[in-house]
Amino acid sequence: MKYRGIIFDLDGVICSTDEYHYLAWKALADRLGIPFDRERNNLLRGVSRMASLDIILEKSEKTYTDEEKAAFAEEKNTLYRQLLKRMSPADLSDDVKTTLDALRKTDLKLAIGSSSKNTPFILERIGLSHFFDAVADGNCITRSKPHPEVFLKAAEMIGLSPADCLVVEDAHAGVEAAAAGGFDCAAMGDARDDARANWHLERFSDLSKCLG
Ligand code: B16
Ligand code: MG
Repeated sequence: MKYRGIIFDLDGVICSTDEYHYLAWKALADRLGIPFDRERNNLLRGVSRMASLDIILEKSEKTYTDEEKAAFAEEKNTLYRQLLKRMSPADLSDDVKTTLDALRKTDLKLAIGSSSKNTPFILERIGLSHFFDAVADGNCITRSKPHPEVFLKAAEMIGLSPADCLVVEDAHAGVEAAAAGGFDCAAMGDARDDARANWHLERFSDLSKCLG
């Protein structure tokens, strides 16, 4: 096999929490009278919660204190977690489920590399709490994507060097992070055509084509 491990982004790769992020940020932006739409929401993919808020507030006519910003982020996260409660193992697509089950039968180490601090909650909701060999997420890093810290941490946790791992990402910030960390990257979804990626996936199951 070309790789010894795979590091998966979570939101937008394993599951579609991106719509819930959008709805929660949209509710906050509407309350504050700030223009926000799905196109702008794409800029938030893979980016940390506070960095996402800063991107939203770029369109605000007002400036806010750090305390106000912390409260806004908390407000969004409370609504987002309410929406996450709707998730269940049925939210895992057949394509993702079948592929993960097949990969689990190989010698490959499988890890999560997500910017999200809600990663443990999401994995629990979709029934994957105990599936991966390692989970690196927003709770164990200080620098969010496009910095490679979360992927480097995941590789360290599964005992592999970046050159032996493939990162799977749906965000341009994540593709950039993978390249910066010395990882090969398979891009899908919003970032599928990113020229910095080594592989361009139409769907999750196309991963099998990268493993040779
Ligand atoms: P939270 P990923 C990222 O997850 C999301 O793509 C991004 O939109 C979000 O702002 C970030 O997690 C932080 O999420 O507010 O739950 O800590 O794509 O890296 O799995
Ligand atoms: Mg993502």
